[in-house]
Amino acid sequence: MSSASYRDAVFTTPLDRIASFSFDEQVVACFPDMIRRSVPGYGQILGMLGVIAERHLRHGAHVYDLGCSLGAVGLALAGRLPPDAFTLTGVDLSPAMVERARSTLAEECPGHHIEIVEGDIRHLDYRPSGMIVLNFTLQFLAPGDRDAVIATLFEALEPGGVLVLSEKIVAADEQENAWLVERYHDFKRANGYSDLEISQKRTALENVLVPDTLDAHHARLSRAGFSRVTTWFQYLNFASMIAFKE
Ligand code: GEK
Repeated sequence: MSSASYRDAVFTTPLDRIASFSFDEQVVACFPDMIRRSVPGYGQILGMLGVIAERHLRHGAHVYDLGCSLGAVGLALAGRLPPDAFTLTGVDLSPAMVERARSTLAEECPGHHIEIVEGDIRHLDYRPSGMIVLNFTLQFLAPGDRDAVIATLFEALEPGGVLVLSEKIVAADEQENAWLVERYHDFKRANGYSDLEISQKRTALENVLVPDTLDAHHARLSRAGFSRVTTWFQYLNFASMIAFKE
């Protein structure tokens, strides 16, 4: 597949029956455009991941990028840190994503030690790591699977390691949530999505992307053993947390 990136037009025409959203070839071809126009703060979060790695990563430590899509987290880290600073494994379930991530990383940062594995983050044999990133991935796991994954990641982290968790969130207060969702739809309109695209995407994501509250995330992280959790970023109903293993 070429490395061209197309404008997201997945939901531009009216569909009789809207299939559940999936990370297939059509989505992969426009993914960089889709995620930038749909996730508030996506670029800022990526930029800050490099800074966080500079501050918290032991020299030569291993990093996991779970649900790596096209490898944007690896690219962000490679942009700030030299090749000997870290090794990284990106994992994704979608074969189309994996294929494209491999070619992009080979092209953009051939000197860095980054491998991309096709697999399910729920069933991976994790090696000891200094940093684990879940950048908008946990939200796609069935809610009943989330506790076990976070507990496994806590075990995989070395003392002093950090987990960065970025998620679409839901506010517990109905009025607050409605305001956030309405402004999020305004954000998408401002980025060129039509009302039809917004509503069809919303239907496709029902039961596929199930957001938690920030409180539920903090509680899950502390149940897993993280002694300190900070929400370091929020833009509308999208947030990023960092959890520290002492
Ligand atoms: C980025 N982190 O650009 N195991 C592995 N991968 C999975 C699983 C699973 N069980 N479930 C979903 N995925 C990226 C963006 S996108 C977020 C992450 C979004 C993968 C799925 O195939 C997709 O590539 C990714 O998680 C979520 O920083 O599209 O909103």
